[in-house]
Amino acid sequence: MTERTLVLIKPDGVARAVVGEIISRIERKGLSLVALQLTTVSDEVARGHYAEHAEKPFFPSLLEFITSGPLVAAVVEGPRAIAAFRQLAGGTDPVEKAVPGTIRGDFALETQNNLVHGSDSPESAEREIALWFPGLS
Ligand code: RTP
Ligand code: MG
Repeated sequence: MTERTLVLIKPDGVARAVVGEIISRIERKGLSLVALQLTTVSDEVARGHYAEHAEKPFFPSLLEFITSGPLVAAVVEGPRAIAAFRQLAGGTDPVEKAVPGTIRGDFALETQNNLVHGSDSPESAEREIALWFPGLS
């Protein structure tokens, strides 16, 4: 069953010039790009995107990080796209959880600056795609 997921290449990924590398991994996996945009996210959209973390101690820092510069937002499609992209990304902590061979395992060191986001469920994907790409059918 084909599925869509919202992928972000966070500001650290743009700053470190690994956008091409990450998109290449998405394409090599067999997933397709449906929408792709370089943008600096507003505080409002960032708060909406990370609403589930609003009460966490790291929330202020996360907001500052995600709004700190341009990022790449994309809608990615394919069979089991949500799980497939999270497999490519690796675990949230790029050292303790993500293994080598994953995006985070290969290129990141810190839990906050972990390069990518991928929706974690069909409900999250639907909500996040509507938030980032309101015009997309
Ligand atoms: P994401 O939502 O970005 O795809 O990452 P995730 O599901 O693997 O991780 P999640 O628990 O949803 O956390 C969202 C993002 O917040 C930052 N974070 N910082 N300092 C910390 O302890 C901490 N924990 C999480 C990371 O940027 C994480 O990806
Ligand atoms: Mg998450």
